[in-house]
Amino acid sequence: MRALRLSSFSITAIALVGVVACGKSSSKSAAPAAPPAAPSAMPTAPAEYTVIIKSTWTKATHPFEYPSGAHFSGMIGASHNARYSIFAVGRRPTPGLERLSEEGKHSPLDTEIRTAIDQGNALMLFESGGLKNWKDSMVATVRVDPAHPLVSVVNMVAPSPDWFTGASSVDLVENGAWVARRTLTLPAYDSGGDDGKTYKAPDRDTNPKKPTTRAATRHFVVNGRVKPVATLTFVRKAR
Ligand SMILES: [Ca+2]
Repeated sequence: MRALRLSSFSITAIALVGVVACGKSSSKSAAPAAPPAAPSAMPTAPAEYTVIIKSTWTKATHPFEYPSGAHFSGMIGASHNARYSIFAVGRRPTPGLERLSEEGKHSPLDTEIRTAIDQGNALMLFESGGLKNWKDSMVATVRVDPAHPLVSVVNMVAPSPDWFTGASSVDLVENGAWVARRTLTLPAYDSGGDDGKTYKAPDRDTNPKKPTTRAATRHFVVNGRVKPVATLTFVRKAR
């Protein structure tokens, strides 16, 4: 009996949720509300990952105007929820992303991330020093939790007008659990903050800012194929 009563209560609750979710209640409709989508399972505990960025941007792979002094600025990133991300294709850069992409500086992007932390939309900021020797990697540690399972990270492709690489809102949950390891190949992006068209172009500040795009010049696209400039790997740390 108890089980029966419980299940009829659940059905009532589901029906109520259905009405609220639809926005307009149709009390006269006899049709049963569609069952709500099952919420996707989430891990219950936080996790820590090692974040590794390695350059694949070399004179051999990207010969067009490959610059002297090629390097990556230090990476800067955050773990966060869906209400925050460091960049998005089609969205204008924040002042922090613009500065990062043009000068490799972590400020004021670090302040923007700390504001997102204060607002509850980001969990933590992580960063590293820069990279000049492509045999090395940039390494940092990020903590994620069930409320902040996404990670964004960026670094400047330097020298360049406003080109950067990175990834936005990488979801480290798969089938309800933290992934053990994930590797992404990263293209170059144009933040939209400067109109320069070559690696060493003088500053040509763009106003108003343009939306961020995949970098589509010959520096990064060869015979119609995007040549990635880096790999990004997340490795879950042992508990
Ligand atoms: Ca640009």
